Amino acid sequence: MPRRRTSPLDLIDVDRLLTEEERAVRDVVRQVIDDRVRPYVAEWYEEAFLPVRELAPVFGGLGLLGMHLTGYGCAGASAVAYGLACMELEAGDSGVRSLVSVQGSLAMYAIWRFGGEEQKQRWLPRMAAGAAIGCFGLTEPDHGSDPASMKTRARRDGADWILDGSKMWITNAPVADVAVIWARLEDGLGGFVVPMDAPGVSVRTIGHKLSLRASPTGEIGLDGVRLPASARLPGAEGLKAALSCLTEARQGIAWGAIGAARECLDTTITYACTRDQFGKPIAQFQLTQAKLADMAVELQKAFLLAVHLGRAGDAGTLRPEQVSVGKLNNVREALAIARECRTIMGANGISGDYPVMRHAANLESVLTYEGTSEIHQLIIGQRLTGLNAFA
Ligand code: TGC
Ligand code: FAD
Repeated sequence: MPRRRTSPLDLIDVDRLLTEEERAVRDVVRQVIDDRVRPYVAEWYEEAFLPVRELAPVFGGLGLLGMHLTGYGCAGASAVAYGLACMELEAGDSGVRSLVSVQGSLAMYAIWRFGGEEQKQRWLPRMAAGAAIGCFGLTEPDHGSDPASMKTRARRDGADWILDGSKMWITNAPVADVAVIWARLEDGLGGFVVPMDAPGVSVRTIGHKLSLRASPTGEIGLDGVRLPASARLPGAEGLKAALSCLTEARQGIAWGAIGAARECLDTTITYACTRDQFGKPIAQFQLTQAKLADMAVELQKAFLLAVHLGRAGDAGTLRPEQVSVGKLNNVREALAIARECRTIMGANGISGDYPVMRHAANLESVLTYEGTSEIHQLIIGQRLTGLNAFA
């Protein structure tokens, strides 16, 4: 039989599940990543840098920021089209997908869904264009998986609000123009739109990251930050509002992880077909082929799951615990694929000349943020048993 190579995601023709328009979106994003990210990302990663101000207008011009939202300059794309865009972005680097997720699914979504008309007019068109950068402050130094226990407080002073506290591990904070900040009120939790230049707001860049290096991450200090009454998101009542933003972002992550895994597997198959040991390509060893086959099977399954959940999202039937199935499975499998690819690449697997170790290191963060694997297991467990492990 002639030697024939099939790309991992072509194995069962998953493309047939996509419309022509969806494939076109995917191809456009793949091209922009080829042009604007792939040639440079290894160096950005080493330097712990991402040119957010350069990339955001490019992504904005393509309609990728707040892509699944409608009005205010947003593209109004389907959940599947947005997911495919996330897949291609994360094939470049998880930090690039993070930039788009945090902007569109967290900061913009919070304003779009819970904001007043004036807040929407002020921020959304500029954020959609990539002219203003947003971040989303939920996690605190002492409260990550359990945001209901947050300490950041908002108290009334006449008509104004005063915010005190801190938010930790906030993507884009060092470069952001605006933050959506979640805070404890006298009666529950609420969300605030906080300009980053408001007096009392400070940002410390978190250094020494060994993962998601091409993504700015910061701690936000809030020290007596005085905001007008109009800064509060009028529709954001309680923790549920913040968690519903996470449901949006987690969908993009379930897709994005497939992109990172695909990039690793593509790279590894090419490498294994051209690297000879014991007189033949390492791809010809049965043990290598078993690894490649198992990884390709998991990749197809992850894609099928993402398409299924995306279609449910577009039909308006998607439930949060279903999103947890996608986030848990696809990120866990993507990380397993990245690690396995690393073994096949031998010593070159640890080199920044190839994308595999970078993706593997990134996926460690992706496994943790937007709800750790354990949190998603418990969300699914609660649905299966009716018993709440958090209570
Ligand atoms: P619990 O009592 O379960 O829920 C409170 C209310 O919220 C509702 N709800 C949700 N609604 C929409 N979407 C979801 N995913 C929801 N999860 C829960 C729930 O029905 C309830 O409604 P109601 O009407 O009864 O009031 O709340 P809990 O305090 O027990 O917490 C549950 C838990 C642990 C699942 C939740 O706290 C959680 O998901 N924790 C993980 C925290 C997390 O994921 N943080 C992410 C921060 S942002 C980030 O990481 C960005 S990374 C950058 C990037 O994306 O690239
Ligand atoms: P913890 O909550 O302390 O958890 C530590 C361990 O304990 C985990 O294994 C966890 O699963 C386990 N655990 C906790 N509770 C339970 C339980 N009930 N049962 C079983 N096990 C449990 N946050 C934002 O708000 N905005 C952002 O933009 C943002 N960006 C991020 C970017 C990066 C690079 C990273 C790494 C994180 C980011 N985060 C952001 C924070 C992220 O959401 C949190 O790290 C995550 O929610 C976990 O919180 P934690 O790190 O405090 O871990």
